[in-house]
Amino acid sequence: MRAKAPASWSVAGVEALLALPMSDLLLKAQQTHRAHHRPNTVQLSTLLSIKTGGCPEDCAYCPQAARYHTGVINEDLLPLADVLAAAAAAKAAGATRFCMGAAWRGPRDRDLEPVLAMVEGIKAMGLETCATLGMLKPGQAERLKCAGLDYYNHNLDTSPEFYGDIITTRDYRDRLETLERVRGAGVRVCCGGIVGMGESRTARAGLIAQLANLDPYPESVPINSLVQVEGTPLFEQFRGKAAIDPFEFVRTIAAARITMPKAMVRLSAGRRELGDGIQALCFFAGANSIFYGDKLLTTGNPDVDSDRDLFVRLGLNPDA
Ligand code: SAM
Ligand code: DTB
Ligand code: SF4
Repeated sequence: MRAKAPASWSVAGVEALLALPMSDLLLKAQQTHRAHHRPNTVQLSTLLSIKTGGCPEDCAYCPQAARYHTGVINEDLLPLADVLAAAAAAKAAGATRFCMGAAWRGPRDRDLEPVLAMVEGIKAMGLETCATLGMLKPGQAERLKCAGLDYYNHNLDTSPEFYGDIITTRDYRDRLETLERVRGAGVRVCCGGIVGMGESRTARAGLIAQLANLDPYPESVPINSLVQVEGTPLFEQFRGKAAIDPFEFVRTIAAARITMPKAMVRLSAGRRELGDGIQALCFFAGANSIFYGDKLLTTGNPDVDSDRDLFVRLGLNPDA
């Protein structure tokens, strides 16, 4: 008999999953995956930075924070035509979702206007739409919903306890409030975090428990492996050396899959650095979505040709 998933997850419960022997954990994750999803299928989302750099926040991982010197060149909001051209190219390459990112603390109402036109145009192409624009004020999620936004990405990033080591310019409650606004407007939630920032295993369990206990849990869960960018505080701390064993990343993916069985779990930033073997383990652990395209927001991603090659080598079918 299949054990029923607990209604809510304790940090200790998730930590116990993370501590399982690797094969036991992977088997459990793969069984959960097959009970809820088509096996060997991967959903492809393409990212575009529509407004780059100059962000007032202090996220210790982020190359777009104005206060760090990372070499990112600031760019104003892209023109509508450029965004639509990028979305058309993403669709032609096989992506089914297009996600627009802006380096804002949150949009002003006047910033939102041109983004609504982008959402409408992308939706009209038959792509799913996603945006990540920072914190939302009352009414903004409703406006995005009216324009046709399917998903809003806003990450919790890490556990409540470790959060203050990474970001001080807004707190965990602010993030939860934006997620409530997104949910309240009927926009689907894309929410995940970052692994490899010097957090403990307990902190990874804390992040997963927070995500899994959102009611309902997010439809999309991006799990990012920290991309260390020179000039950010986390690069200064780790100097390009990975902060954790990559198997811990795989374990975190598996825990996300087990605790949020119906969610799309996205193997997100850091795929180039993780390499093909670890990516293959992540797919076995229940990841069924990736960011697809040569660039994330400001950093690199595996190119489309090498991803297509990887799909063939692993027998993965892109979700059409
Ligand atoms: N400014 C908005 C915000 O913070 O909500 C939207 C864009 S922000 C770049 C989106 C997410 O990208 C962050 O929450 C973080 O999880 C992820 N991210 C940013 N820099 C990263 C890095 N160097 N490595 C891994 N993930 C990163
Ligand atoms: C998410 O969780 N990861 C994406 C997306 N949501 C917006 C962003 C990753 C950014 C990696 C660093 C960069 O390229 O600037
Ligand atoms: Fe700004 Fe978002 Fe980067 Fe934080 S993660 S510095 S809010 S762009």
